[in-house]
Amino acid sequence: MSTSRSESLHAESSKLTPGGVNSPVRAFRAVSGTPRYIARAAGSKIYDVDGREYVDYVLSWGPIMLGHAAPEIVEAVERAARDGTSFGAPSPYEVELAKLVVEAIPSVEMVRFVSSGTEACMTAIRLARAWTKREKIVKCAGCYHGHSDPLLVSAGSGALTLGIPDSPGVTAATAADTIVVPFNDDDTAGAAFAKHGEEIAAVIVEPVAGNMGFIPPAPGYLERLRTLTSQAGALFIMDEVMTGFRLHYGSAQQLYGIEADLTTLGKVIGAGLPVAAIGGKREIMERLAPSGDVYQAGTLSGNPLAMAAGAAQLRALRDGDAYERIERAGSALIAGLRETFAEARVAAQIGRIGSMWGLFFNASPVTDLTTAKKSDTKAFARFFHAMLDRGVYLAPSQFEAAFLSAAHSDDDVARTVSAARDSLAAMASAR
Ligand code: KE4
Repeated sequence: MSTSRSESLHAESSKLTPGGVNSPVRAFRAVSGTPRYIARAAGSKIYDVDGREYVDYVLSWGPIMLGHAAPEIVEAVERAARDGTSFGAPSPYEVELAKLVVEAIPSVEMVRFVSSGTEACMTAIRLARAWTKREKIVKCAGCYHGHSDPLLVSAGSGALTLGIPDSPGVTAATAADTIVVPFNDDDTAGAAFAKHGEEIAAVIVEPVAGNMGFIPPAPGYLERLRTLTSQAGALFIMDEVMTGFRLHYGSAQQLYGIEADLTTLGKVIGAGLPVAAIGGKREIMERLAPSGDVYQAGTLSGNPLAMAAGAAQLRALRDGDAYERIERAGSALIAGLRETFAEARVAAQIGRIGSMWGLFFNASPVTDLTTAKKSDTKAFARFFHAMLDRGVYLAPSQFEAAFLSAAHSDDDVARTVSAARDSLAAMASAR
C-alpha cells in the first residue's frame, strides 16, 4: 500500500517544521513509520493524501463528537465566516457559548474562553495562586495539562519531593513549586498535604486520565482529593479539556458527584476549532482581569467562528441522540475487542467511559503511570500499524486515549473488530 504522497509531504514538511509536525504526537515517533497526511474527513472516516480511508478513533484528540464535517458545524462556521473571521471585540457568539457551558455544569458559574487547553490550565493555576496567596500546586504523574512551565514537571526522586523540569527550558525554580504525586493514590496525596498543606494553592487532575492511556479514577479517589483540598483551603481544579462534554452532556465531575472550584474545558466545546475555557465559582472567576487583578488575555479568545462551531456542537449534543448512539457503538466495540483479544490469548486492558476508551498491552490492571509504563509498547506499535494497514486509525501511542463519535456505525465497529482479529493473527504468525 503506497504512502508515497504522505512520505513526500513529510520529507518536505520536515525541512520546514520541527519533526515535520505542529504537535509532537502526530509524528508517529512512539510507533515509528510515516505519519499519514490527511486530505479530508467525513463522519467516522478520515482520508489520507494517498486516497486511503480509515475509521478514525483519534477524532482530533477529542473535539469531534458528531463526526467529521458534521453539517450543523460546517454550516455554523460558513455562516459566521461570511460576517468576518475575528473582531477583537465582544460578539453575541461568545455570550451564546458561555450560556451553554454555564447551563450545563453546575460548578461553573462564570467562564472565560481562550484558544487552547494549555492556556486554560496555565490560567487556572495562576488564578488559584492569586486566590489562595499560595504558590505550590499538586499534579499527578502522567496527567497532562498542556505545556506551560508549571505543568511540564515530573516527579522528583521521591513522590513527595518537589518537582523536576520535564523539559529543557523549564527552570528548577518553577518546577520546585510543583509537587507530583501518583494518580489514583490518595495516601500520597494526603501525605503531600500533611507536609505542604499550607503552601498548596491547588490540585489539578484529569478526572479520567487520558494522557497516559485511558485510566479511570479509582473509587473514592476524586472525592478524597476534594476533601483534602477543602480541608487545606486549596482549590480543586478539574482539567476537563478532554472529558468535558465527552462522557455525557456536561462535566465528568457531575458523573462522580463532585464540585470543582475551577474547571478547564476545551476540545468538544470548539468542535475542532481552537476553543478552550476556564470556568468556576463567580467569586474566584471575577478575580480575572478586567473585573479583577489577575491578568489573562488573548487576541483570538472568543473567536466568532470557533464560538459558532462550539455552540452548534453543544446544542446538537444537548438536544439530539449523540450520546445514545455513542453508547451503543462503544459498548459493541469494547465487547468485540475484549472477545477478540481473549480468543487470540493476548493480554490487554480494554476500558471505556462514554466516548473515551483505551487499550493497554498489559496483563495487569493499569491504574497509574507506573503500571501504564509496564505495558508492551512494542506490541502496541505492531498492532497500531497492522490496524492502520487494515484501515483503522488508532492513537499513535500506547500512552494516549481513543475516542468515538456519534457517526461511528455498527459497520465501523464490525470492521474494527475484524481488523483487530486479523492484526493479532498476523502478529502471532510473525513471531
Ligand atoms: P492543548 O493546549 O493541546 O489544546 O490542550 C492541552 C491539554 C490539557 N488538558 C488535557 C486533559 C489534555 O488532554 C490536553 C491536550 N491533549 C492532547 C492529547 N493527548 C492533545 C494532542 C496534542 O498534544 O497534539
